Amino acid sequence: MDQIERYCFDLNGYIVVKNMLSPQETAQLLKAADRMESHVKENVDKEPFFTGEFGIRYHHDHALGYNSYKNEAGGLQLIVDDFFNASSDYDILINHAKTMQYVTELAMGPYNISSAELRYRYKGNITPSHMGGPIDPRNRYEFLGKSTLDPLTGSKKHRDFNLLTVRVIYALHDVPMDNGPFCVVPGTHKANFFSPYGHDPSLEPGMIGLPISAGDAIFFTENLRHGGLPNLLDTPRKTIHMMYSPSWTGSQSPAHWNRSVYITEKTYARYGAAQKALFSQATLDHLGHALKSGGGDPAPQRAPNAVARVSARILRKLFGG
Ligand SMILES: O=C(O)CCC(=O)C(=O)O
Repeated sequence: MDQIERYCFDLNGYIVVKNMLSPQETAQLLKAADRMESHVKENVDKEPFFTGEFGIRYHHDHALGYNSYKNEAGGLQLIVDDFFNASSDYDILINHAKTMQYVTELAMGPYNISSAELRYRYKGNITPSHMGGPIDPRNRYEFLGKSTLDPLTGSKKHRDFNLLTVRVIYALHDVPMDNGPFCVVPGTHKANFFSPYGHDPSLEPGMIGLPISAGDAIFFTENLRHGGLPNLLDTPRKTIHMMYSPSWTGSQSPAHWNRSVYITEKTYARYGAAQKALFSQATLDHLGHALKSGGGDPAPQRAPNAVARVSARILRKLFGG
């Protein structure tokens, strides 16, 4: 990160990095996302289902190894967790060198991928505003600004940022203001109160859209209030959303909340050592267990508990449906 990026990240809680992906990488990822789109649409309402955190109903796709659900706030959004299992075209994102330089500066390693989503947002859809203020400490924003012991090297190192969770969004195509861009209320990562403005991002004072070009990335702290402005176009918005955290924080995707992302045996076998290292021991234990028990399906299967049922009601209110 350069001096301006550091200044802006601290001030606003996010930065946009132009050309994070090369044109070749962007084209490869978009092609893979385009290829999957009809599969996701056709299968999201089909069994097998499992219930994730907040009572969210997920389709588990055994053939492609992803877990998908939909929100219907204003229009359809398809959210595909663990999309990286679906094609080796996505492998370039796992331990993407340029991305990891930013992650390394924002948070202390060793890192794990704690959530990985491919999102398709269709006409009318919004992503309700969420986060900002005194939220789950796993998402806290912290400025350190001093020498500290680096857990990766064991030596003293100056560190400015000490986030637990780093978020990255990649644009697979140009996302102009009317195509439902990611939006933020700059500075809310330092807010001491929860937002009193409800969940419609278009109605929240201070909320700004971040139009970006194909291959750009947005790095942000999950502590920042954010969402997605309405997509006004007939063309869906396609973006990839990654989350990096230390393994002990667990996943923050509702698909495997507090546990670990889902990786198939086939995907794991494709990866090199540095890529494998981005998956937590819990993920690997899970995989090992599935392999030992005859390659059974290690996708999470559980019934909603009481908390999840209450959360589901809240979520239905927010997301509709
Ligand atoms: O891009 C959007 O529509 C919202 C994304 C979001 O909320 C997230 O990545 O946490």
